[in-house]
Amino acid sequence: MYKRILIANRGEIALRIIRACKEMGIETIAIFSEGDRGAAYLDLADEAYCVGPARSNESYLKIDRVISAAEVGNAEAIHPGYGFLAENSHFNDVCRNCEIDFIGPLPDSMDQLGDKNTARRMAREANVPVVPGSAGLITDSAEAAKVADEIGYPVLIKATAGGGGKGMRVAQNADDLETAMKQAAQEAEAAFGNAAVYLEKYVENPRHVEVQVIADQHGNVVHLWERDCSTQRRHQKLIEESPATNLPVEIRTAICEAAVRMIANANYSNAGTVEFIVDKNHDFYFIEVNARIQVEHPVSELVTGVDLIKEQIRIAAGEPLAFTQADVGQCQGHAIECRINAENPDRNFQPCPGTIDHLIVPGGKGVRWDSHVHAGYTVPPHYDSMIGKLLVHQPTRTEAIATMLRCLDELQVGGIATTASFHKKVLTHPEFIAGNIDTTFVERRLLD
Ligand code: MV4
Repeated sequence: MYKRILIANRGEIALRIIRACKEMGIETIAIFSEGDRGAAYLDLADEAYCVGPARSNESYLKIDRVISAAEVGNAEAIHPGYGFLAENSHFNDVCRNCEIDFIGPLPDSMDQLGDKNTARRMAREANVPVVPGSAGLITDSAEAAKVADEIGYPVLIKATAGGGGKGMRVAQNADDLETAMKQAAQEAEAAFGNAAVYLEKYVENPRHVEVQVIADQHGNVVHLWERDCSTQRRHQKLIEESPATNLPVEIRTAICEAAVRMIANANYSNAGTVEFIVDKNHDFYFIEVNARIQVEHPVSELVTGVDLIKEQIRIAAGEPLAFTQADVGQCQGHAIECRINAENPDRNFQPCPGTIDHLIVPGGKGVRWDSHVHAGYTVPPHYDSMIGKLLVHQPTRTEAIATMLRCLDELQVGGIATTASFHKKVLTHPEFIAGNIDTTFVERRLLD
């Protein structure tokens, strides 16, 4: 096992990884930008190195500086967390060339899955359902019109380099098609330097169901069931839960088994997430693979008892998975996560960095708070606005909702606005309570 790991991230996920390492007897090296200098969580690492100015581009995203910190600190492996360099296959490759293990999949599988058109082809090969659409990339509007006529409108043009909703355009009819294609390609070229697009039937009001998978370097692949992440706004997840509600166990099992086929076919190792959209008839379609640990991973930890960060580290070090699919068994109870962001829900979720002058954190049975913040902490303006993740784990969904509402009442964050008040509105909404949620719920029912 590793003796020293560098954590190429900040905030709550850096702390989450430090905690896992400490419990495994692994020393940690943290990095920080000038914007995070002096943050309390850095004191919990064995060493911490400054990697540059507050701007991410000049610090957390600077590959040479991160590698230098790892070399100076004698790290044997780097955990990238999520965001920043987590899905950068070049960084992944550079780590390995410097004889530092990257805690994640190989650069090749990262590249293949990062290209949505390639990932879609791999899904087909693995007998995983994809949304009806073009066979591959589409290069001219005549070809697009032919495919769209075959599958029927509305259709969705998607950038192969896309993700998180960027480079996506709906065409309601043949007249919209050429413009939609041009716009999607243009946006993709500007955002990713890759204008290639493909076409799919547009699935209206889908649910977003994703499967947590963990695979070792010896060919063992196990799923840790699904998370429903439909409660989102503008592609930003607000609430995640497991199991997905109102989804029969046969469908959930079929989705999870499809995810395992996908990952096994991709020669993938480490933690990954396979995303699906699910329509009203419970037909499900592969969307993309996230080749990293995700923000919402604790939801799956609560319902399975697996520590995903520890497993990631063991897998990268070459250990075989110590458990099978049968060992995971069924989901144990119900878990919900609310992302607490330093944003003002009454001002269009405008970020509101600043100093937390008062903090009371909820507790009690089945409550987990993953956060690096404390009273006196200043939320810097340079990064993602998430300041913590509030999770509950209870025998049933009804009880989990009640516990979460109790916790949101207990939580006091003074000095800045947060999304906590908005979560209460979601969790008391009859449609949410009934489990009638899809990806349009928040915008349709809560933000008129
Ligand atoms: C779709 C879709 C409907 N039909 N594909 C959004 C980002 C990317 N992950 C895929 N996305 C979607 N793909 C087809 N053919 C609807 C979405 C979508 C969505 C998906 C997951 C979570 C939230 C979403 C919000 C809006 C649209």
